[in-house]
Amino acid sequence: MDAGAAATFEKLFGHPARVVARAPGRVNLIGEHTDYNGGFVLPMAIPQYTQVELRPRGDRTVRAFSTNVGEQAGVQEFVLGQETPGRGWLDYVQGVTLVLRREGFTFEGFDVRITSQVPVGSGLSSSAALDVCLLRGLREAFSLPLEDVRLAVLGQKVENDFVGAPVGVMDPMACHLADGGAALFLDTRSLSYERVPLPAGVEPVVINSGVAHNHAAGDYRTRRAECERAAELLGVPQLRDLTEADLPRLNALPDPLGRRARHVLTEDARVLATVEALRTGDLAALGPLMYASHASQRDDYQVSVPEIDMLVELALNEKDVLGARLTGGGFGGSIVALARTGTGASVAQRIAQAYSKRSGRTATVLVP
Ligand code: GAF
Repeated sequence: MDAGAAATFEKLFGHPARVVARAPGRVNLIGEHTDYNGGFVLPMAIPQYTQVELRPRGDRTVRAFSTNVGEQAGVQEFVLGQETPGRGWLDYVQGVTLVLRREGFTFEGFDVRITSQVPVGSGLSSSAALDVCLLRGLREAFSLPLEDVRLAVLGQKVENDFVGAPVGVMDPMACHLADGGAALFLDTRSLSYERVPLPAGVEPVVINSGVAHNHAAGDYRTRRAECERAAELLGVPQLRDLTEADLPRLNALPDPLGRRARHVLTEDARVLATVEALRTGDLAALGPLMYASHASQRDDYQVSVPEIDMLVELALNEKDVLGARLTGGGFGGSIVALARTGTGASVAQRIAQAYSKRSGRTATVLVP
């Protein structure tokens, strides 16, 4: 149970909530580190979600409580217009109110209680799930005229402009627009998207390595800067604009820029090929694409860690697993695998047990 689960909204704030909003975490099937290069991604929603209960107050104060942090942190407060970064989880609430106000939306203060099932630092988008469900809750509570794609883009702005994480647009788009069993095929440049159902023969498996990452930290930022520099040297607006014909040119770039660009170029192509394989039910094509994506993240983009490589290798040894790869920003987090329908739960348990034995760490199976 969450540390603060006993502290109900009514106990905390003295009146019942008026609005309840939720947003799921996401797992990315393929298309990693392509979103800030204008490329393609293919995320899905996971069953774990973040929830906000909310009630307008009629003044300019925001009072917020997170059951994940618990009673110790208590109810935190700020006044609209006086948002100051550096207050941990409260930055997401402050960032949302600041960004909404900057965009011209009008609303008043509110009480909010936050609960999240999405593990932090797991590569499953706990931050975007929080941004999106706060935005959904406020949209409903104050009848804000905020259409769907704009809501997701504002979620990204919260991260970029207030929290200080230079992330792309994939996660808020996925947390807001992916649903149920379908993957969200998203062009991160045009923001056009399409839902692509998984074929009947496969089911997703998601296992958290227990190694936590932090995207506000340097490595993610460095990768982004390397991509921008590579695009500049290659004379294209973004790495998305490269084609296969450019591959030989990448060798002329200083290391590691050539490798970074090669990852992005080949990963974009793998997303398109995966979408095609899902559409045509070509299950045999999925595995090699996922493993190639993992190898590219490990060797060219250098965002994997030994624990994640171990989980992927263990998955590779399972006969009912079609493919597996690191999912999310990397430097820890989770793997995603596709298993034959009906085998996911047992396969995941075996992988998690073998991982614990070998690494001494605890892996958590999140899906199925
Ligand atoms: C993190 C970021 F938030 C996304 O925008 C994306 O770049 C991802 O890492 C890597 O694909 O989840």
